[in-house]
Amino acid sequence: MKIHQTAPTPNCLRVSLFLAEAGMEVPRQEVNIRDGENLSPEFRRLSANGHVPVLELDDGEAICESLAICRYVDALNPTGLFGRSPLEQGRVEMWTRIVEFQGLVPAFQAFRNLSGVYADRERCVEAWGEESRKRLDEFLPRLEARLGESVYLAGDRFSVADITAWSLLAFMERVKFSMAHSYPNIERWRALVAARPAFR
Ligand SMILES: N[C@@H](CCC(=O)N[C@@H](CS)C(=O)NCC(=O)O)C(=O)O
Repeated sequence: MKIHQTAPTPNCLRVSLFLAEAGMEVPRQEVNIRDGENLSPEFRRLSANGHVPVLELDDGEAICESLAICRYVDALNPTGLFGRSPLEQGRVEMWTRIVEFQGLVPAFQAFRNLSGVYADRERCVEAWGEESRKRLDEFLPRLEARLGESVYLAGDRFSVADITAWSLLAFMERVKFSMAHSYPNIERWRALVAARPAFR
């Protein structure tokens, strides 16, 4: 197996953290997405969505989509990070999707449309970038409220939903999207997650 990745990007980080939690070592191949290496015909043949991360299996089959890779890893080596009981599984899925659709996607859209870093491959719309940035700001109080009532996002146990939220906050820091307010519950949760061996 081999992972094609661009190490600091949030979806690659999500997979790396999941693998670390699962205690699995997988060789990595760095792809320079800023230089458009993922636009080459060879990469497009490998990755159904044209993006990193991609997990290439030994028989040549490839799985892209970060969460699909995590699911595959979990099926090989059960982690419990997708939840254990039916209720926990439902909650983990719910919070993962909430953070992804209401946090990560606006953050990506804001960054891409405001910075124009991928203007070689997509039409950038500044107004969409500004709106996405506002939506991201509007999401953070919801995250704060949830972490005020629950130790981890999906309940008392750490899960892939927390890995997703961590990746969002790491991305915000990396692209210098500062938070408009201080969020004590998010900070409490962040310190708890940062202490996990996989996150050190
Ligand atoms: N939904 C996909 C998104 C993958 C994605 O957006 N990857 C970004 C890096 S985080 C990428 O490859 N960007 C290059 C491009 O847009 O050309 C996943 O979860 O893996």
